[in-house]
Amino acid sequence: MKVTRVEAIPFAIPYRKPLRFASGEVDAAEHILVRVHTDTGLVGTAEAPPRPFTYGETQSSIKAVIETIFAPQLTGISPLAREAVHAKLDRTVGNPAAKSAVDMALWDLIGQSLGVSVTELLGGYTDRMRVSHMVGFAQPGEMVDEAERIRETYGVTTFKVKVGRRPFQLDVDVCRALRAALGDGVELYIDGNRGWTASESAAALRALEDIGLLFAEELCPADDVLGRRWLARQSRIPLYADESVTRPGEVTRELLAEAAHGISIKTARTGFTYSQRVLSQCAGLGVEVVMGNQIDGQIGSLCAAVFGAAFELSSRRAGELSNFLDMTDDLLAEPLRIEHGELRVPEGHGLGIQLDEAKLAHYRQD
Ligand code: MUC
Ligand code: MG
Repeated sequence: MKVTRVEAIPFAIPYRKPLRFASGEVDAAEHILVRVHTDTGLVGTAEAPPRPFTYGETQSSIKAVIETIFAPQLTGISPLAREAVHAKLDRTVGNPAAKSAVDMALWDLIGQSLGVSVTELLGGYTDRMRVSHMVGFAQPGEMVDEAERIRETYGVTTFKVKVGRRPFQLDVDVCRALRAALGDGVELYIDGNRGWTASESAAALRALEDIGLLFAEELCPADDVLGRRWLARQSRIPLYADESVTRPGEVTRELLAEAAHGISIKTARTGFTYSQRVLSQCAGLGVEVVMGNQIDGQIGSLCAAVFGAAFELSSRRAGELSNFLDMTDDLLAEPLRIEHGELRVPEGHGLGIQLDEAKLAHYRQD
């Protein structure tokens, strides 16, 4: 099996309501659908979400790098030759979402060609993930209402609370309001997207010590090198790194600096190949992980679930798999469903993606 053609199709699907957080806001899924065609007729599919505020990629930059650099490098190569593929892709620095979508589309092809699911191929630990829902910035009452609605409708009992605005006039109060409204039966953690300073983070964590947070993600910038180390040393709540750990070398840096205690793995930025490496690093070092969400659509969320469910370590915690609920529509013929707080990995060979071609025709922008 050889790659014959790589498509990078821009599409846009509006959100019902914007997701707001300290580093930005998303009100439409303006993503790139990647399709890798082969001489066997099999087609591998994945999705790249541009996140300029995190990685600097845009919808046009992802399309351009795939069409002008990656597609010519991949034409004629076997999808099984993953080391050769990544040696080629890595000649270009950065572009994590573009590379990851290509990587996952190739794994889709490998699974399809072998007649097995990618989740089995990767590790086959389980067929489902517990789901964590991300609550974006709004007035405190609205954030509580959203969490209650998601628990009621989907049975979700783990919530990630976006913080990073004003620690004491807003963020701490929101977390307290959520714990009071939802009770002790739910899991809560926070994500600052670098919105606080190290000293604000220390004060806020002290003020939140009694509400039982699972962990706290990316509260202050990793470039505040000593500030983050100082914070990690004193925090009683484990600190997780997210946008500071976009590749294995950064994971090593944050862990060896003792500036993070846990790692968020996002298939949207490390695909399956590099997510495996990050997971192995964490397993070897005795470090916990969470499956994060890059505000993915259903295809991206499916990929995160496929990876998360494949391994014991990545399926321990609830994964962030529900951002697609905020979208008005999506491209899958059979929509993903969250029931009893869980998302099951769809059955089928490869990633099990069946596109609704009419919807793609409607939402594509080229
Ligand atoms: C998250 O976990 O931070 C928002 C910004 C980003 O890079 O990802 C999302 C969610
Ligand atoms: Mg985060």
